[in-house]
Amino acid sequence: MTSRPNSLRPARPSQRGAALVIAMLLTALGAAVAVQMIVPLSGWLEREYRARDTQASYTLADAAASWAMTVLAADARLGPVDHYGELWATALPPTPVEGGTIEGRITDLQASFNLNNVAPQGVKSAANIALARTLFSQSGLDSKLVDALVDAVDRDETTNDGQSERQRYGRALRNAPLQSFNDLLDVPGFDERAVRALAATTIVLPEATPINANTAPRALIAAAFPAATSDAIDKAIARRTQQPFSSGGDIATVIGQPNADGVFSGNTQYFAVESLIRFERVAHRVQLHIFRPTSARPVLISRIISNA
Ligand SMILES: [Ca+2]
Ligand SMILES: [Ca+2]
Repeated sequence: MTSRPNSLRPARPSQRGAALVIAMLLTALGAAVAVQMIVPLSGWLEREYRARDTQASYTLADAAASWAMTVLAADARLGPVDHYGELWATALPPTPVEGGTIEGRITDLQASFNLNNVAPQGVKSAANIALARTLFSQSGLDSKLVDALVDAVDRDETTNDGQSERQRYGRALRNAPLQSFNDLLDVPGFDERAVRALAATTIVLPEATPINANTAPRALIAAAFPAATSDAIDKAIARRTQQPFSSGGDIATVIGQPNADGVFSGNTQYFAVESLIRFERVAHRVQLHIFRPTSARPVLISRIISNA
């Protein structure tokens, strides 16, 4: 067996990984947070404590976001490939901070099929449309819905049989990427049931994003290579744990099927963070989406905080 550069050898989630992600949290917390938490109280009222604790918890939510962005920025400096052997995939264990605990984990939003992939930059992608048909059918949805989705997202105004979209659907379509699952309700033929079925198995990101072949579940890879044998899919899964895929062409070669153009890549730009923050009397669940552009700092694109 030949030796590989260290960067290709996935490290197992380890004590060392946990220690490193904790160190990054402590850096993110900084001295300012500790100071802000000690808010002097004028009385002994429960609601005053709750207000203080909520404020402190929100400050910790900011710390969770800056922790995740620190981890992802550090990862970007190691090269363009993203996989579960990397530090970002190591969960932050419940870590004591002044007055509470903070824990979290970063996950890859590009481990799923993004519905906007049917027409990247407004141009239909045959390979992605074929995969969408398979996934819709697995979710018990009619293939005609894929045609309507393609027409809604692609920038042209004709259907695949040459009719105008306005004529076919009785109105103009958005001709732009979906921004959320809710936008599907505006696509002809979609109802709440279809949206729920798709939300369980696919994702909507603000632009088309290839699936990361290193993080995608086996079933999704199998759906994307319908002509591949089960053995070939197993071989690909085994290969990526040894040596992550560098591109969509890389996984296609290993599986021995034509390169499904634009369906897969070896890296990720959109991540999710799930964090649980406890501070004295309050507990909050924090859900973040982070966009990490190529060669630029990660940016927070959404934040939801709810009571845990
Ligand atoms: Ca990486
Ligand atoms: Ca269109």
